[in-house]
Amino acid sequence: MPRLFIAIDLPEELKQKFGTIKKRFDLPQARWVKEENLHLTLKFLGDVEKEKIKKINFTLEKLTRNFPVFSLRTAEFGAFPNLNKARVLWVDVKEGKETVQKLAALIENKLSKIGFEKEKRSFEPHITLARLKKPVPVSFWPSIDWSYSFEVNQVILFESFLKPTGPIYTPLNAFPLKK
Ligand code: 2AM
Repeated sequence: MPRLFIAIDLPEELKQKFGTIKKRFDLPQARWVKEENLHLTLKFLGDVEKEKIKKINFTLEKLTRNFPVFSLRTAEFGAFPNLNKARVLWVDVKEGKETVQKLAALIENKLSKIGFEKEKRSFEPHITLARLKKPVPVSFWPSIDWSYSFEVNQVILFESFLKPTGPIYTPLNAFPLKK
C-alpha cells in the first residue's frame, strides 16, 4: 500500500537556504532532512489502499480550485516538544499561518468524509529540518534570519518510500490553487 501525505512543496531557493544553514549547527546526532525533501505537511495519510487514491485526488481537486493562492513567510527556529528536549527541529511560519491552518482544516474535513481519521493534535504548520533519536537540549544555534517569503500556488500529493538511506518523496499529483 502506498504511504501518502499532502504537503506544500518549497521553492528551490528556500530549500538551498535551509540546506546551507544546517552546516552551521553543531549537532552531530541530528538526522537532517535532505534538501530536496524539505516541505510543509498539511496532512499525513499513512498507508492508503490504491483504490482510494482516485477519491483523494477528486476531493483535493475540488477543494483547491476554490482556495485562493496565498503568501507564506517562514519565521522562527524551534523544536518539538521543546528546545530543552529537542526531538524535531523545525522552522515555523508567520505570515500566512492562519491561511495554512484554514487550508489544512479544510483538507482534514473533506478527507474525513471519505474515511480518513481526523488528527487529534492541533495542526502547527512547520518545516521539519532534522530529527533526533534521543532528545537533546539545543541551547545554541547560529543566529540566522529564517525569514523567506513565497507564494503558495499549489498543493502536492506525495508518496513516501521508506528506504534505509532515508525516505524518497515522489509527487503523485499537483493541485493548483485559485489564481
Ligand atoms: P514531520 O515533518 O513533523 O515529521 C512525511 O512523513 C511527512 O508527514 C512529514 O513531514 C511528517 O511530519 C508528516 N507526518 C505527520 N504525521 C506523521 C506520522 N504519524 N508518521 C510519519 N510522518 C508523519
